Amino acid sequence: MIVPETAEKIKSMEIRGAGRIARAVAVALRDHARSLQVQTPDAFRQEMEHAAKLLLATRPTAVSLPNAVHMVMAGLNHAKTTDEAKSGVIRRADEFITSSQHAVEQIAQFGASHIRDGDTILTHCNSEVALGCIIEAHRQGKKIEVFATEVRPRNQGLITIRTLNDAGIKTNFIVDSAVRTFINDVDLVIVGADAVTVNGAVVNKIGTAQVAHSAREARVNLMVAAETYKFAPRTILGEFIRIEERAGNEVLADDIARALPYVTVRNPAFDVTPSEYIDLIVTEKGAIPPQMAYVIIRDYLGWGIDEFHLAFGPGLNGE
Ligand code: RI2
Repeated sequence: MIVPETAEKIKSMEIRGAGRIARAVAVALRDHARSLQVQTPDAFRQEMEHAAKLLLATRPTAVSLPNAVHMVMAGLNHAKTTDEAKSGVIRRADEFITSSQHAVEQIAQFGASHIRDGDTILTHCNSEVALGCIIEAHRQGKKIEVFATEVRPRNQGLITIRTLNDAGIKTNFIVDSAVRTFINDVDLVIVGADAVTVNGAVVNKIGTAQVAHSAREARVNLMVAAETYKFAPRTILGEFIRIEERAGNEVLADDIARALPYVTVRNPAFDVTPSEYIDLIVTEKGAIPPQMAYVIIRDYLGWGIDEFHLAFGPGLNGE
């Protein structure tokens, strides 16, 4: 029953953060594969596809989710027996989980090298990779200070300040609308990503685009920390990233909303920061300017390329 439970936890955001969601999905698919008692590879595939669909339907924006599902389900390819299919899925899931954890550690190292001794950093929302860079810089003995936003309506900023506090990092907690007020005290903005498009735009927690605007106006650099599986292959085909809009009662309690019949609460969970506002994207393969997002998709998310071959024929990726 791990699949429905995991799906529910992702929906309710008990499991949240693009990387954690991806790993949870890999674990759920792996454990589901282990528990399946079916006789034929076809029946196994059907059961796995059903589970994958359930997980894919939970949240629409973080592209790490379909990327993780795709990487794990590739374990079914070329399997002739049920046992082969099962071990293929389990192996792919384990590989994804290990490489994801490794990517988080690698990004912390690369990202920390862009943080200077004495820097004041602003971060928005709660990104394990963005925080990894900050904590690693602190671990290396760099004297840093952080501004962390509250992150309405789900208050992920509370998780961020607890983590920073536990690491012993001097932190200022501010409301989201105070970013413009404090941006002149900041040397570097570091955020995570739910999706990176082929043109280097970054989809991240609602408010990130406003933070980026303020940073650009104040000439403060903005660095994005994102594993390669947060890059969205299908954007090469012109597909847009769907921005999740969550329930209004995350913003305004139902009883208050009921008394205001002319008021509609809008609650998009993410926004899009164009590449012009981003100085660097740090991945586990190295740091790139956002304009190089295509190269990451081409070199590390090969499955998207296969689909170009189907759509446009070979040659598009320079072969
Ligand atoms: P990591 C989160 O989304 C935030 O937008 C965060 O910046 C992003 O995922 C990446 O998180 P949500 O799940 O993978 O809180 O870096 O809606 O932890």
